Amino acid sequence: MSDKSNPISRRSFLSTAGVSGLAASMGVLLKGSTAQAAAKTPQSTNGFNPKDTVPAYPPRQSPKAGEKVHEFDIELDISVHEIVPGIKIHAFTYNGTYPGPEIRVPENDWVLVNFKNKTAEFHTIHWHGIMVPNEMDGVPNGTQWGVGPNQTFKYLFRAQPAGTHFYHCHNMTNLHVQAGMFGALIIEPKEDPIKKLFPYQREYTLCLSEVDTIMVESQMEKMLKEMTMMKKMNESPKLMKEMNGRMMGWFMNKKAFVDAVKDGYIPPYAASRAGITKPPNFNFFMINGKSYPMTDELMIRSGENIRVRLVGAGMMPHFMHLHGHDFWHVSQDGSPLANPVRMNTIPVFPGTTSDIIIQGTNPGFWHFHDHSDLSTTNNGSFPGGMMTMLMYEDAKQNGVNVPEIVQVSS
Ligand SMILES: [Cu+2]
Repeated sequence: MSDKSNPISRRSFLSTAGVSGLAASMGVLLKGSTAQAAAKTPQSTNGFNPKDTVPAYPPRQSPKAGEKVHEFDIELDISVHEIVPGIKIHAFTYNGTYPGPEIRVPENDWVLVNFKNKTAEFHTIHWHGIMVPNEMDGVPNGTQWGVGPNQTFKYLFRAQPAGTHFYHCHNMTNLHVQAGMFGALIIEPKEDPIKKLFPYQREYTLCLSEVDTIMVESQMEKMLKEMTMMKKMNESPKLMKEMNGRMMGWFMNKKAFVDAVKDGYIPPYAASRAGITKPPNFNFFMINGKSYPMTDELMIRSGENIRVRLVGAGMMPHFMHLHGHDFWHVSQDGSPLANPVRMNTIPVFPGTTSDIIIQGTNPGFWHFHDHSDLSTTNNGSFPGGMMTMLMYEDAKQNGVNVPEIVQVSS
């Protein structure tokens, strides 16, 4: 991902009072505390200090004059996404790509995202692992109203803490994340202990996820049909309010919900309303939205280190295994590990990120894949799924002569 051009409109500017005014106009109750770092925390004797997750800057601030703000435009629309040749699904795409564009910013600068929803559904962006002010957390009907059709919401927060993070929609996540609403968010530290320990030039970001194409297609189809009603709602605020309450199942509090059920309200999960339901039956497993053999290879040369950022963006755990090498697990959920761990298979659980360093020590063409074997199939057919290759650019010069072959059937 990082080697590619970023399909995201991006501007950087130094903050003026205008941005503070913007924060106020968003209804963000940002306190005007000073920009100095939070109190320094002393080291305990065993190296663990319960205070050391204190953010460098109090989250509830707004940009001050002279602080850098990176502005991004993200539009959400419906696109057709091809997982592998012959398999296309309707997807919710941030700026037209599945997953959304990688956002990369320096630590402690500000991020301003203009999120425009061009679909007829409600969506948000949740900034996973970021110490945002509460109002910027992107939880619909939790920290904000869902962003409705043709509405724009401005997310503003300081980029902290550094490391590999990601973003995703927090509305109907079971469907929306499968349909493509996630992307990597990389916050680059001023000084990177990982780069110091393992100098590297190239790096890759791998968002791991899975999809039940039958479920996504049928639900997206249903949603496309409902668009007419949603469009009408959008044109009539009164109708929108009425329909939202009924369709979305929104209540003032738990008691109101319990009372409504007593009064005959049928919740959406009741069999009489939902019919026969079943959990997703995942049939395609993806790296950056593509299944093998369409996944991008990891390129390396002998003697080179590469950094690979693994993002557990979906809802299944994955166990990424590299052939012919050990690698170093150097960072977890964005935080550098005090003691990197040497391994050849790393679990990547939903919602977590793990960074590894691969050292170019064994020229050749090596498989790198989820070792949970279901995930190396495409709709049950091996090989496929969550698999790519570590490819040495200098393999042939080093005497490796293996046939280059693309296999889609065993
Ligand atoms: Cu969404």
